[in-house]
Amino acid sequence: MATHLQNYIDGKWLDSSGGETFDDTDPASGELIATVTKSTTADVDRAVEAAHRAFDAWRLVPAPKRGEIMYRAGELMLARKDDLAREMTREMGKVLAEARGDVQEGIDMTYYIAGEGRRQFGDVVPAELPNKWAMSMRHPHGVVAAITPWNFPLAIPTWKIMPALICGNTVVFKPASYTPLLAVRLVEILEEAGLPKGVLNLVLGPGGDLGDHLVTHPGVDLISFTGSSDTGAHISELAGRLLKRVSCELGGKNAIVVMDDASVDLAVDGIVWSAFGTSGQRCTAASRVIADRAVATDLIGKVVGRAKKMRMGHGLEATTDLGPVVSKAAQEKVASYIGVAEREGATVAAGGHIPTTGALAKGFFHEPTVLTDVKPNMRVAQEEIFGPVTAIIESSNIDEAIKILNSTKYGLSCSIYTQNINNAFRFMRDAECGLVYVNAGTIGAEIQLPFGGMKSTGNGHREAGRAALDVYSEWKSIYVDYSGRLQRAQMDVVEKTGMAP
Ligand code: UN1
Repeated sequence: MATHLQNYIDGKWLDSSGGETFDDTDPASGELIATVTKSTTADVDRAVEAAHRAFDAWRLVPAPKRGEIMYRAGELMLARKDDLAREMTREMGKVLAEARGDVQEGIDMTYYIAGEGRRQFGDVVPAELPNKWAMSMRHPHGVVAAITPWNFPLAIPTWKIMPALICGNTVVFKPASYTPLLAVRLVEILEEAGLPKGVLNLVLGPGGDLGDHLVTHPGVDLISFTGSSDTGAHISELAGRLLKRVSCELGGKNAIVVMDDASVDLAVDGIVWSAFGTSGQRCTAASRVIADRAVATDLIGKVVGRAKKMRMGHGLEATTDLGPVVSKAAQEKVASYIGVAEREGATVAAGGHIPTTGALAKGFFHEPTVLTDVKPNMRVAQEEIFGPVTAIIESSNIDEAIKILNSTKYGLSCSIYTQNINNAFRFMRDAECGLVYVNAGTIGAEIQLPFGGMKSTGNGHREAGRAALDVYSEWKSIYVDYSGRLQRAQMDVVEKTGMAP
């Protein structure tokens, strides 16, 4: 029987004031998973008001105490890892092993941030005047709107919610409408871990007007968004006019560079995993391969061979290599790019079709697809497709490879396969990407380092690692003068030490 999913506002599970619902379905089979309450702008108002009311008390809870709630939440996630992963696979399609990885990433982030309850270091620095103290400390923003995507339905919400909470903010969480179940599970866990009412509020429903209302709500101080660059630009525009804080984590057109001296077999493993993992629906997916001409024929033959052997199916089946994409719209978008590729003169060397027979016809599947004869300026080499499609471009040397790598508007992740240390260091220095890998694919970021990208991939912020705290807190610099007299900075400075030379 399908479950019914509700909002969580001020510590209560509630249906939307509008009474409407929408369906949460399995993209591999079309089966109904849950009916979901469809929030109205009035629900958003209630959630923001609850978060606002809770803020004053929550910001005064000692941060180590806030961290203890997170430790408990991490333990609960660990205990439920398998159930959460299974629900995730059913809800958005990624294969079970990857869903387990998603949950693990959420656990990692939760434990990591719990520790920040006892850190959140500021600076204490010498003052230029005698008997004066100078230091900096973090200060929470207030109410954070966390707007999250469906491709990492547990991990990415933890990247936003946990650092927001540890810094003393309260949160209104609006997950993607494709993954309300995992959002409800995360909120249940935090509730069970002892989070006080109002500190985290959940509003379920499709973006559009609801999202705009949340972003422009006068009670929301900071918006953290992960999703497409178009939506990120729209949110930034709305929020910018109101001088709200915005952190955006957006698209990518990530590339794996394979040099003439690379281990080709190792590169093939990295390409297949990075291009087709999560059916290519990661911001970090390798949607381009830049292959040195010396190894291109060998590499293409092997990648095409591997792609053709991949088995599509339900992500819960052990034999499945590739699950569905998330929706009909996503499937159609991927398919439309095959036409674009052909019209531009690229060759579809593997895949290229939507399966239309048997069980696969019931889901939103698309064959793993390899495009060859791709030129760097073609649309398939420039635009984010967000599906199981990779475009292979040939290049002649490291300079040309780096130029092609940097020729898109995005700058999230990249990788180089080489045995030459000079190539590796040139690449590490010159790649215009927030994530760089050497002899590994473009996916596999760990939460203790900053995550995010350059250029149109974001707006200068980073998630995870210590960098997350910089998004969710403001700096406050504090000076304490204990000299008992007026001391004017920069003017009443001590000219001489007053000590014997
Ligand atoms: C994303 O696709 O938005 O490195 C996140 C990776 C994962 C995170 C991806 N750890 O691919």
